[in-house]
Amino acid sequence: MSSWAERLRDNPIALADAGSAALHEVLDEVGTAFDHRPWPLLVRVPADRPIQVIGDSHGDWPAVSAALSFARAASPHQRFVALGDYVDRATRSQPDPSSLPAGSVWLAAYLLAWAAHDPERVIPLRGNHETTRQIPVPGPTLLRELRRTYSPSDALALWERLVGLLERLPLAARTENGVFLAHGGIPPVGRYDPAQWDRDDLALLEGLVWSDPAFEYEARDAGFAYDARALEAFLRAVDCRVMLKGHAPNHSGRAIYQGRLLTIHTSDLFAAWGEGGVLMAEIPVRDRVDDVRELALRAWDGSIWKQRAIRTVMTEAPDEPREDDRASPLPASGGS
Ligand SMILES: [Mn+2]
Repeated sequence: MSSWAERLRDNPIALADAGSAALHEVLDEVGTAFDHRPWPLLVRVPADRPIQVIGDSHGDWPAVSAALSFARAASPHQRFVALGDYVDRATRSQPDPSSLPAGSVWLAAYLLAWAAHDPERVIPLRGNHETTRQIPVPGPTLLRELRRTYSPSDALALWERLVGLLERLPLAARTENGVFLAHGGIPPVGRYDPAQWDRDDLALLEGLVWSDPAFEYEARDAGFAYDARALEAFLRAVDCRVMLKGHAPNHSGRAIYQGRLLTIHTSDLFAAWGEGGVLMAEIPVRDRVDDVRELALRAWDGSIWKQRAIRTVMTEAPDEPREDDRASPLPASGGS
C-alpha cells in the first residue's frame, strides 16, 4: 500500500475524506525530508532544462496540479518553481463555492509533499501568505478551511504544523541563466547580497514577499515600492538580468520596466486581473535571459495550456545605471 504522501502527489485531493491521521502522516514525512535537507533562503536552479513557473495560486489545486503535470510530462522532467501564496482566500464564491471547500489545505499539503520528494525539481517559494506569523495578512482562511474538514482540536494542531513547514520553504530563487524569482519584490537597500541574508530579518522578508513595483503601486499594509532603477541595481548584485514574480494581480501577464519584470498569477481567483488568465511561464534553456519576453507564457483553459503573448506596458524611460551604482555591487542608495 502506498503512503499518503505518494497518494497525495498523484491526486491533490486524496486527503479530502481521509481524516487527520493521513495529513499528519504526510506532514511527518515532509518534516523528516526538510530536516534531512534544509532549504536555503535562496535556491540556485540549474538551467539545463526548461523551468516552469507559476504565480499566486491560493488553493487552486486544479490549476497547480495541471502546471506540475505539464512540467513532469517532459522527459527528463522539467523543473518547477512556484512563487508563493498557496493558502488563504480559497473560500471564494467563484467559480463554485463548494468546489474547493478546503483548497488551501490540499494545495499546501500537495506542494509540500512534492518539495519533500523531489527538491531538485519542485521548488515552492514562500509568499506573504506563507509568512503570516512574521507579518500578518488580512483575512487569512487556512485555519477556517481546516476547521471545515477536521475537528477543532485537530484543526489547530494541523494549522500549526502546516504553517511551520511552509515557513521552512525558500524565500527566493535564481536560475543559472539569470532569472531572479520571488513572490513580490527585492530586498531593501543594504540587503542585496544573499550571502548576508538572515532567516530572522523581517525587513528582508518584507522586501521579498510583500513589495511591489512602483509602477501602478497599490499601497498595502506592508512592503515598499521599487522602481526600475532599484530593480536593476539589485539584479546586478545577484548576477541576474530579469525578475519573475507574483503578488500584484493588477500586473498579471504584463512585462514592465523595459522587459525586466514579469508578474504572473495561477488561480481562478485572479483570472480576470491584469491581462487575464491562469498563467504559467517557461524559462527557456539558454545561456542568459536578458528580457522576460524571451520566456514562453501559457494560460490554462481548464483542459490545456495555450501559448499566449506577453504584453509589454511602457513604464518609464529606460534608465542606465548611474556611475555611482556601477561602482559598487551593493549600492548605498537607490529605490523608492
Ligand atoms: Mn501575495
